[in-house]
Amino acid sequence: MSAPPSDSQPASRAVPSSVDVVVVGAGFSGMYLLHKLREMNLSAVAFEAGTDVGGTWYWNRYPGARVDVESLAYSYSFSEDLEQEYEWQERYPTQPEILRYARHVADRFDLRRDIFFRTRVNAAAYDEQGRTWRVRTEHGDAVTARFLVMATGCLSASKLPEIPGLDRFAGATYHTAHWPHEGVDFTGLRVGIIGTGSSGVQSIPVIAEQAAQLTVFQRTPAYSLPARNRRLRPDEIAAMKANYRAFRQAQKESGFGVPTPIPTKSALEVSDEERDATFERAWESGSLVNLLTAYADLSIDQAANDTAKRFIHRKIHQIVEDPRTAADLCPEYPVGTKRPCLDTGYYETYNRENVHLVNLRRTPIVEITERGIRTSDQAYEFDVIVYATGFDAMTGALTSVDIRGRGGASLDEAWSAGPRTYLGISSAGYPNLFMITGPGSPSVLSNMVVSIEQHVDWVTDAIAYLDHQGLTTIEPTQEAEDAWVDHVNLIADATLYPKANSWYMGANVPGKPQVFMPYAGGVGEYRKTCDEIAAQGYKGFALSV
Ligand code: N01
Repeated sequence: MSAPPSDSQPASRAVPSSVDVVVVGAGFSGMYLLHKLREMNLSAVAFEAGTDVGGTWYWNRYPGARVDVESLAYSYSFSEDLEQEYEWQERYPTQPEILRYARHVADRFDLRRDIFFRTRVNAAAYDEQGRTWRVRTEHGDAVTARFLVMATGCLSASKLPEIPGLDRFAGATYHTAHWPHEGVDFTGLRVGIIGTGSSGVQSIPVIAEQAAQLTVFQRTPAYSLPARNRRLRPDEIAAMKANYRAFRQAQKESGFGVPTPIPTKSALEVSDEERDATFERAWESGSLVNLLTAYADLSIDQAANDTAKRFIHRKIHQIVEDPRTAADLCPEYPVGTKRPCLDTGYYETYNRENVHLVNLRRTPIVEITERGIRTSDQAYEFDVIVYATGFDAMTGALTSVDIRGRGGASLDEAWSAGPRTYLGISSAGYPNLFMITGPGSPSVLSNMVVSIEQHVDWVTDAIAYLDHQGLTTIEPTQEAEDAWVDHVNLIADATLYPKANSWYMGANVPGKPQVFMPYAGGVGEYRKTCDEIAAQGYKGFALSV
């Protein structure tokens, strides 16, 4: 697996021995945090494993990578000048365009001078006497901080599959989340790809256009909608820029961080014709949210959800010419309970002569061999294997750092039965440690930029409150944390989400506790709760002088 080469680098300089805040990660969360902390006249450094800013958009450079929230909505709202001056090109921008935006933000707000690139944080321990965090990097540097903020992202600890023989393959291998910066030329090559989540669904059509042959190994099919991506028109950009404040407010109050009318009808109370017409409009719109919110009960009622499932199955059968391949591409779990995808020509790709689908439910992979992949019924030979096998989501990036709280308690061990947080922001026993979009917050069920900004604002407000009140520590009480975990579970259990073996549930990592990790109550409701807790003097938190 190739390592990413270097990008822009600041001049080498010494890590300060002490700061107010250490930020781990320089993706969208870490960048906004640095900006806000600076505005508050606090000293801060960020440590970033990559060679540049951008987080997920720095690492996931696979062919076809795009965001599936519209650019004008998937952007920072904290600076009106930034909003007005930045020109997005496409409705769903490519990874290079989003990385360009991240770099623009870093330059515009001069963020790089407080970021240490190529620097992974290995460990962080809370010193109860000094009331500080001692943070250690892979290079042996140590820095003491009053606050530690994990801005490590929900989908940043990538995952290879547990298949025997991974090291045996003699050809090239790539993981979608560690794509070489110089790209990969598949021309004339025989390529095998494992995984059909968002990364697989986006990369398969692009790889298929280059490769001599592409064999897709699918364990679970995805529900995917055509993105209908296009260049943005000057008039729609101008209209959004004229209306940005109202739009941003609507984002904050919405369910997914994307303003959309709240559905009131059940999918079961309308005629088949009306329902089909509604789903057809959602399919034509190229928006996942339009499909997921087409009816009020799609996420909570199996029979209602089945109507969406049947609609998408019909679409797949209309597009894919080979009936057996079409049937293999039809998922059985409820729509939306695994992350649905937005694609460009995904199902159509299976009509190409050089593309072949292997249904691993029928013929599972037995091993990786020196020449390729062997399933229970056939040996396939490849020049290249692509792993689009996803992430140890939501907790992986947090527990891979050796975080020790009160009494030296390890966060990894404290979460051995599943993550436990208050608001998805902090954890009992870990004073002054904050997580941005941690488990127990809307995070991956939302437009990430909206949730990131909300958490950064909340966390920096909490720090300002402590400083203003002459307080030094903030930490959730065990009771508040237990009640929040129960609340998160209660809401998840009222939905169909737990019915799928998804990474939302930790089901893609063998041995990981199966707990629904994000908060499914919606961005607007969640924000209201967070604001009320802050307004009540940080109810549920113990604050100390
Ligand atoms: O990862 P995934 P991803 N043998 O976990 C399969 C965001 N994202 O990188 O489902 C065979 O979804 C696995 O099969 P199964 C988005 O939130 C967004 O694609 O476990 N197969 C699955 O098919 C997304 O959800 C964007 O049965 C194995 C695939 O690998 C999240 O990131 C773009 C296997 C992994 O799919 C993760 O997406 C990209 C094995 N041993 C990503 N192990 C956009 O904004 C795993 N698989 C558009």
